[in-house]
Formats: sequence, structure tokens, C-alpha cells
Amino acid sequence: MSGSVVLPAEFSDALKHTCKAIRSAGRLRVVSHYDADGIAAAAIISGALVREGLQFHLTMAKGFDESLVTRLTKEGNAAVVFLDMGSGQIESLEKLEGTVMALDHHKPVRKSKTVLQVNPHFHDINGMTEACASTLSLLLAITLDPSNWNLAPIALAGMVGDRQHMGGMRGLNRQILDEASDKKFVETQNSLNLTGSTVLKSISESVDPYFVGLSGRPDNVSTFLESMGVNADTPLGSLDEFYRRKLTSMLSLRLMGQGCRPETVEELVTEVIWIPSMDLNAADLADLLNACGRQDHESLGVAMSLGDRDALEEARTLSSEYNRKLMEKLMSIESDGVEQGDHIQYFNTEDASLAGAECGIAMQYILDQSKPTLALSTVGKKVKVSGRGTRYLVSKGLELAAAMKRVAEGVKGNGGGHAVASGATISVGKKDEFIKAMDDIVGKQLG
Ligand SMILES: [Mn+2]
Repeated sequence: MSGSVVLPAEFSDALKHTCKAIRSAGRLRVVSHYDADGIAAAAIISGALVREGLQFHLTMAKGFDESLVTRLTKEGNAAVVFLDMGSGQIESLEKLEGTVMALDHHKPVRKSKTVLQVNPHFHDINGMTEACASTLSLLLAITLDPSNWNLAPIALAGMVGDRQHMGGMRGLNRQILDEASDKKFVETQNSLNLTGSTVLKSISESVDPYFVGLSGRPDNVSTFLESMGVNADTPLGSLDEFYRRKLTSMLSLRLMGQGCRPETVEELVTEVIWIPSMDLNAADLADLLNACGRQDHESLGVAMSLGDRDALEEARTLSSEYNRKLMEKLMSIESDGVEQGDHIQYFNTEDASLAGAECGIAMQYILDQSKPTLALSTVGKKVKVSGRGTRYLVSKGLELAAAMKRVAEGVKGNGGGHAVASGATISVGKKDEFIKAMDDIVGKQLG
């Protein structure tokens, strides 16, 4: 392995075999997932293939389904590589002709005799917290050619996109971050987890974290900064130590005052990963990739990651439009509150694509911490439900995904997800019944 990344021998072997298969394929079909990690993984593999002078055709997919399999079968590819998916669909992958590879960090069903799987789970490495699809793609890229270390910043954005940086980078991700800083592709610093060209903008435009009374309200932020003697027009990074500390403690106090859980307050100061070549940090890049994915502009995300400045500007426009809509809804939740059940709280929202983010941020920063939150949006004759709890509520017995699944199926809909975040789809007429039943079952879980 190039650089100082240490891997179990079998893991290195799997990467080397995959490299060999890619080189001998001639032309490669690449399929990746449309979220930040998937787009970052696709950008890394694309960059590496271009450097190798190999031809490829990339498609970003919302998920793995039969229509994708049918399409790939019809194409009759000599070689296909799946990124951020595939290990859970091994049976379907085995039916495809040609060389089939999967770089995936989701729990694999089993090993395969015909499909080349690169998956951390096979080597006792946690794929939820220590390696994502962009981690694997970078490892493959640097196995192909160590010059591909310059793609490491994209991988770091993918890790942030999959929330693997929470509580600090670990394992393989940590190794990549350390090596990328040694090689000067990134710079790390513990600082306020905010972005924006001035202190004023960093706070007033901040959606996550959401500061009650300050987010979306530049006049209030001006007064707040004035009271501390902080110049509103200074870039956050140029504040001197004294004011930086003062600002950090005041913002922490505000988050505590608005009822945030201690783990949320702790996230205010994080290891910020600066990418000098792109003039932004890894979290910003992850946000931009998410914005591209959500609005069906994945190729923009790939181009931007590989250094296309126009693509970067376009992605910024998409992202700020998204943040503006999100901010508007959060401010209305802040001022008007939400509907209260005995054990849950809920609100209606128009844009189903924003519901999950609105629900998560409102739960974390604005609403009652003792009740999980549901966001409901009507799409045609269906109601899409996003649900969010907190890690604390999970520790108290909340199993939101199980509740959503059971209650949704009880009204002939469907639901699922994981402990903290989950979703359901039900028919419009069953909305009240669904809310009532959710309230009861969550009450039993937390009781
Ligand atoms: Mn992923």
C-alpha cells in the first residue's frame, strides 16, 4: 500500500485484485449512489480512471433496484464496478455478465465466488464509523497510482457526508486524514463548526447548528456581536484567540439555553478540515455534494470535486437556494411551534425533499428534547413521514423505526429506517389514525 495507510493483508489483496481487473477491463461501467459519499466515491474513481487513461461510463442511482439490473444486463458490459452499494444485493450482482466489482461499506450478505467485493466488514473494520465508499475508492485509487493521494480531500468530504466524522475521525478514515495532512492536501484545526465569509454571516446564515434568535436574523447577530466587542465583518478564521474563545463560549451557552443536548453543544467545536486547493472545508464540500445529489445534479458534483470552478459556483447556487428554503421553515417552526401529542410532536411541510432535514434540525436545536419529531408532507394521495429522535431518547427506549414500521403497516402503508432517523409512507386518509397510534406506541417505548 502506498503512503502510510496500514491495512490487513487480505484487504490489500482485495484492492490489488480489483486494480488488476479494472486495468484488464479496458472499458468500465461505474454505478454509484447519489448521496455525498456516493458522488465523492464516483469522483475519486473517475479521477483515477482518467489518470490511467481508461474509458468509463458513470451513472448515479437513487438506489439499487430491478430496473438498474435490467438496464445493466441489456448493456452487456465487460466490467461493472458498484460504489456505495452492491454488498447487500450480491445475488443480483452474481447474475450480471462480465467482471463485477463492488466497493461497499454496508453490511455484506456473504462472500461471493464471482463478484469482487471490497468491503471493510470482511476485515473486521467497522463500515458504519471507520470507512465509507469514498474511503474505499481512495484506497483503490492510490493502489492504482500513489499520485491519486491528491484526491484525498474528496474522500474526506464523503466521510463527513456519511457522518463518519462525528466524535472525531477513526480507523481507516483517521489514517487517510493524517496522511493527507502530512502531504499538505488538507489542513486541520479545532475550531467553530461554522462557515461563511464574515462572523456575521457565519452565524446568521447557519442552519446547522441552528441558533434560536440568531439564525436567519442578521440584525440580532449584529447586536449579539456588538455586546461582545466582536467586529461583525471579520472572517471567522481571522478572529484573535481572545474573541474566538469568547464567541465560542457565548454560542455554546446559547445552544444550552435553547435546550440542546450536551453532545450537540460539543459538536460546535470540531476538527475542521480545510482544503486549500478548493478554498473550502470538507464539511462545505459535503454540503455541496448533498445539494447536487438532492437536485439531480450529480455530474455537477463530480465535476466540482475534480476541480471545475464553474461547477463549484453552480453547486454553491443550488446549495444556497436549499439552505434558504430550510432556514425559512426553521424560522417559522421557531416562532409558531409545532403540534403536540402526549409523547410525540409533529408538523406539516410542503416540500417532501426537505422534510428529513427540517425534522432533524428542528429536533436537535429547536423543539422539546423529550419527544421525537415527525414531519409530514402530502404528495398526491400519499403522506410521506420523516421521523427523528435523539441518541438520548434511543437510550431511554425509543425505537422509532420499529414504531414507524408497525404503525404504517397497520394502516396499509410502509415504514422503517434506523433508531434515530426513520420514515414512512401512508395514504392521506390515514394521517390522523397514524399520528394517534404513533403517539401511543412511542409512549409505551419511553414509558
Ligand atoms: Mn455511503
